[in-house]
Amino acid sequence: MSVNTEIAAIFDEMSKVLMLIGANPFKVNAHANVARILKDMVADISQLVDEPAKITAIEGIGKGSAKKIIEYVQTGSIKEHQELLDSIPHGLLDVLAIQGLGPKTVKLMWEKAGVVDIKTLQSKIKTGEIEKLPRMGAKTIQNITESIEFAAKASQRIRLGDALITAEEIVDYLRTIKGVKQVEYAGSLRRGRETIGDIDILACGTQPNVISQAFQKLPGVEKVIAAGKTKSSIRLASGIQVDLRVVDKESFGAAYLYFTGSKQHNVLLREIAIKKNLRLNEYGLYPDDGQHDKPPQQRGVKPVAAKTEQDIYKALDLPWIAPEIREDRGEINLRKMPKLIELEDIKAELHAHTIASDGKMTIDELALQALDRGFHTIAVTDHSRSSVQANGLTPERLRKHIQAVHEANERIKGITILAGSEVDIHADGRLDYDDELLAELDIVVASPHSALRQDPQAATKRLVSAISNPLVHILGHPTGRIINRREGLSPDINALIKAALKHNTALEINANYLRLDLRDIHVKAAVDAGALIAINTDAHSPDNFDLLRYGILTARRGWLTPKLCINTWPQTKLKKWLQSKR
Ligand code: DGT
Ligand code: CA
Ligand code: CA
Ligand code: ZN
Repeated sequence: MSVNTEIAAIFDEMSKVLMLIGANPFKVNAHANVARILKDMVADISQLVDEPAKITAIEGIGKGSAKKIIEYVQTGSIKEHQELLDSIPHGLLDVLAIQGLGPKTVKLMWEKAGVVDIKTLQSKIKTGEIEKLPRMGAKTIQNITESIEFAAKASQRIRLGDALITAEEIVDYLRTIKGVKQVEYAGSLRRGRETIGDIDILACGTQPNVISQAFQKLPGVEKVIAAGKTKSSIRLASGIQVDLRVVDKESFGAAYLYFTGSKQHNVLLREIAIKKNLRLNEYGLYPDDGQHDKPPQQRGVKPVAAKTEQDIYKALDLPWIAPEIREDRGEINLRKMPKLIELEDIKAELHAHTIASDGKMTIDELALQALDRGFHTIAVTDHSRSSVQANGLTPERLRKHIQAVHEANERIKGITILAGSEVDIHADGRLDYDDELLAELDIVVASPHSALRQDPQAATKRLVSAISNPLVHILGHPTGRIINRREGLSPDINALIKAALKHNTALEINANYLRLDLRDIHVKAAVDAGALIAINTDAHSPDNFDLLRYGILTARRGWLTPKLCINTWPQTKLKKWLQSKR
């Protein structure tokens, strides 16, 4: 975590506690604002502490906040933050984190029903005390109960985006240790799963002991769970568990293959090996010499292949299989590895927001970011009017916005800027703008944002109706899920795919690691059927463009090749497709 993110989290927490203790709303907002500013800031705030005037010069950061920021950089904590935390029951913030529970409600539950953590909330729901509070219908309580259960089930697993950044920091650090030859992360993280149980790291080098010790002393280690010479395990303060194996250079490929998994994929590989009179384990692929009392590596048997994954797959008469598809979903029958989509294939961002709704960038800034990433096209798709909390555009504002986008498109060279909208799909499938207005847009992304608990049949009908609208290009984040937080809609995905094929509409993989919606298996189903896929970051700020990698991982897990992904198409092809819906 960068210092900016750390301080932002603290200010976020302070604003929440302030809200819970009924502080002046102005003060609450000021703290939330500072958090937002820090999250979006590119420069490292700790570089500015020597010149406090530079901090207060940032719009939205006052003297008081600047002082706290400096305090954090110098001491590693903020006293007022600690005092605030001490002023409320510790578990109350967990209650606040439940999807659908705002600070007003939590405050009421705390003061009127004695709720201090999730456990007391659950018991007070049972005793009926919560139902007696204002605005607490049976339906609301049912929703709260479901959210608690969902979060409890999910809480053990780390989201891809959080795990990947941590793993890369650790890998980078270990690569600087003396004598290190190779360090890689493996496991479900390398396979790009949407959530990760633990991070698995593999290393080799001349001094295994030194690598292991450096690992156990990594910054941010909260607990060393196991401290062996070649096998250690730590828990970071962030709650993430990391395993390290130090292996022999000669068998790195075998270990890399084994610890990447999946377990099911490994089982299949071992079966293939056996059929070829070979034995595969984490040390190598060995000839089966009939002696099974001791494993081959302990008897000095020379492996057929062990050094690289490629060698091993080759010896098994298989193409090298990309980690993302090692899930026992048919990959083992491949004679040739399909050319899965890569980050570099993406040439257009087709779902992004500006300050007109809830984004942080102007049209120009958005265009320049896209240009910077080498894209030929960027779509401006701000929210529609029903997304009030996101400052959605009224038809009048949208018409002005379209003009502004078209003007920018004339003015800024080297990139096509499309005037679009992320139009809300109402619960009944109607769109938030009428067809006449939608027809004025270059691109329409239709997404569900509300009524995300409706039953599957209603959700299917709703989304199929949006897909079938001849003016809609892309179905945005189809289920509306938030990983580990909100389940979202559960439509019949096959019905959506069928409609998408019929109407030549693309289904989005929202690349934000909180969403990854479509998810991998849904992508696979869409790809098998030949439906078009869009991979969009849904950028609200410049750094959101970096989310693309998570969308790519998910796409690869769904076996997506560039051909079916509209973001990879050359400009003329994309334009033709967009216009086919006008
Ligand atoms: P996770 O951490 O729950 O997200 O999932 P993985 O896949 O990272 O699983 P993990 O961390 O338990 O083990 C890492 C890899 O090691 C796993 O993908 C395959 C391999 N592995 C672990 N245990 C076994 C096993 O009992 N049999 C086989 N064949 N492979 C295993
Ligand atoms: Ca793992
Ligand atoms: Ca593990
Ligand atoms: Zn959006």
